[in-house]
Amino acid sequence: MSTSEPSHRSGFACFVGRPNAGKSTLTNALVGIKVAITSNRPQTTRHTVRGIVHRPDAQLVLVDTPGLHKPRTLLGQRLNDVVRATWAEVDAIGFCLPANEKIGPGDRFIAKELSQIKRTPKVAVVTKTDLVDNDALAEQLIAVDQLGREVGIEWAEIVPVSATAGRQVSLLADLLVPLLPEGPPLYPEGDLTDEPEQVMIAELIREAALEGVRDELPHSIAVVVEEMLPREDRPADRPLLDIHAYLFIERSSQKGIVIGPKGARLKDVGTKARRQIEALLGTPVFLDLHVKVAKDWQRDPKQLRRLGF
Ligand SMILES: Nc1nc2c(ncn2[C@@H]2O[C@H](COP(=O)(O)OP(=O)(O)OP(=O)(O)O)[C@@H](O)[C@H]2O)c(=O)[nH]1
Ligand SMILES: [Mg+2]
Repeated sequence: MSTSEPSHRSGFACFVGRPNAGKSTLTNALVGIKVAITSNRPQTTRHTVRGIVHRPDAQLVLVDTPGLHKPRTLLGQRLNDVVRATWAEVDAIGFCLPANEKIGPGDRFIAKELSQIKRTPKVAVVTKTDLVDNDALAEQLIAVDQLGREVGIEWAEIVPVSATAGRQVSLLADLLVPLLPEGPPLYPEGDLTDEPEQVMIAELIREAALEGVRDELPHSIAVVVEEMLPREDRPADRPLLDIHAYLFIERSSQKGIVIGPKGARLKDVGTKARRQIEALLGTPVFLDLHVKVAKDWQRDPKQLRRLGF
């Protein structure tokens, strides 16, 4: 390559970490739009989501992964498998550790596993820095440095960020880009994700459904978009998209909670999701949402396959 031409880099960096560490929120902040849903419930992300950062000097493809955790169901095992398969494929790994939580056995477990992947550079990302003061942050940075020594990882960088406050987010991109190989862009200009529209819509519905539900219920919810059709007989300047979707739960006893008194909760979920979908697609939507029981789907290989896992 001639020295006069600036080089272009492209490649993949994945975010890993415990459930709820802030991986998806950070992915969205870097990409600039919501490509991955987020919630304050652990194990929100259930598949790898790619978000693409376009820069003049580089194309950085972020791979957001499910939180790595001790699996209790077949779904949990599948999610962990997805995470580990991703590690082998990326050019850099961003290990997310929340600034406001002490490093625990879950983090140490992930760190040990990461230490086995020798050739991939690892960046420690201390997330949610807006939740702590400077002293606590300094302590956490030292603890992360020590964690690296303990398990034999030499961090390429240790970066504190706040995705919600937009603090040091672009710095993180600046630090990840040099870790990518030289090469042309991998995705067309303007593509921000490779998620199919139908999947994004199902995820937005699930995100709305996760809000305000407690205990085990978030884990029991799965959403499938069955059909998307432009409504017939609509004037060209007033289109309407009909979306038919199923919200699956695991037990019929959960139905009441999801639907709410006189259907109020489900209606609320539908309204919230519809607004998000309309923002995503830029077109008015009629969302037809039905609740169905898929008995113990998290533990049933056949059901899991049907639901796309
Ligand atoms: N205050 C603050 N909250 C954050 C920040 N980043 C994420 N959060 C919150 O932390 C919670 C978890 O965020 P997610 O991005 O869904 O976490 P995740 O690591 O993707 O979680 P899983 O998909 O379950 O593994 C949400 O309630 C976010 O709003 C941050 O920078 N500051
Ligand atoms: Mg996530």
